[in-house]
Amino acid sequence: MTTQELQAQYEWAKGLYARHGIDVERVLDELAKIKISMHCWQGDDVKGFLFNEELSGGISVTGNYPGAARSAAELKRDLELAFSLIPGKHKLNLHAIYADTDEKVDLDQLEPRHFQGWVDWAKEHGLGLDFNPTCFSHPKASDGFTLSHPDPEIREFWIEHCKRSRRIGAYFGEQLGQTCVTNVWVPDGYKDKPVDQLAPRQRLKASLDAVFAEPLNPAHNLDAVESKLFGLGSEAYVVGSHEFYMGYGMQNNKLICLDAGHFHPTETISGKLSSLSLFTDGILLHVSRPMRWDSDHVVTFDDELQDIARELVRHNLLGTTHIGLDFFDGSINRVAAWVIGTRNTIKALLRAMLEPADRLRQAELQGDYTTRLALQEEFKSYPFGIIWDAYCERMGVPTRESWLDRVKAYEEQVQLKRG
Ligand code: RNT
Ligand code: ZN
Repeated sequence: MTTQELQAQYEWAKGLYARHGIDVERVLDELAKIKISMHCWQGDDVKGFLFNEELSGGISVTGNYPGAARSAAELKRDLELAFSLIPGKHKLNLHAIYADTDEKVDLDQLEPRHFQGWVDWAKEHGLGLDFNPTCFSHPKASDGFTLSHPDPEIREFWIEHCKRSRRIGAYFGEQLGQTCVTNVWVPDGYKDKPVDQLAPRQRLKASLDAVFAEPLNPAHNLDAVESKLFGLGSEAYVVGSHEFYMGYGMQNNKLICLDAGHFHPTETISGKLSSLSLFTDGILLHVSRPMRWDSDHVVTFDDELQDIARELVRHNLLGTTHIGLDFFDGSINRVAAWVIGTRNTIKALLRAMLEPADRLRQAELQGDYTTRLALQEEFKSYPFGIIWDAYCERMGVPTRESWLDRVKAYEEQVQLKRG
């Protein structure tokens, strides 16, 4: 399709939405302001550069597609390609194990300077940064416990790591002029039914209090806490459950992180957003796609993704919600995985913004559920795909599947040449 053809189709589609009072130009301006926090760990199957440990902590990557990044330089190059195929300016979400340094440094010794390479790179590319302490894949986490470990020395190690992580986050925020969200997730839990469900939670609570004791400028760093229902090897009990962190987050003014894969298999996070929004100042999302378990499949354009987007748009939660992605698939090209999942997330937001929200709300209030259903169904075949293409074009990224050629060429020239 030529630019002129696309433009003509765009004008026609715009007119269809305008009939329902939807100002497509304004929608595209709003969409361009939304930042997605793309996770670095899809690029190398959550290995990082600090240690040679197996991935642990109840999470797992499957697949051995060639070409995973082996260094910060390779990961940056892969990320540059991915970001060049995604419309808009976004953020990169780093984990502590991705320190860009030649020093042999353990997690309780990390400092902002170990991430200077990332800060410079983010500046150069106009990106924000988010951060995560890495409380897994480490000898001190080998029995599955970190911040709630019964041994005070091991607890202290992880507390120190998390404290330092917050300072690194604050450094990112200060350097880049964009708030960094530092998210704490720990795998702690038991494979089988524990006798004492309380004591580990008491220890986790006390450890978190120590981690968050130092006040940091909220313009630079915001803390988040991420819950989980179960993991591989922690099927019976996870210390940091949803109730635990919902309580902790509300009492201590922390962002509560909802990961789409961390609940019962038929439980959705979209349904939780309206309630949480009433009691918190903000939410962090880990948009993921669980399949039968917390499998972290690449995010597709499915019902739950669209429901999440609708909830954020309908209730005006975009200003206070930090949208992060969390998936890792080693069975397909890893750059493509980023592009697919991130483009889908933006596309879902666009589609949600193109809803006749006022009209639907009015129908619902009047008890006219016929109109509510009819309109929602008809809108499913409205030409939002044309609007999406026009958006990609004006943001200077490939339209439709043409991005795939760029990834295939890169795979051939760069990724397949990696050992
Ligand atoms: C694990 C959590 C956590 C991790 C990342 C790597 O179940 O979802 O967010 O996926 O920190
Ligand atoms: Zn997560």
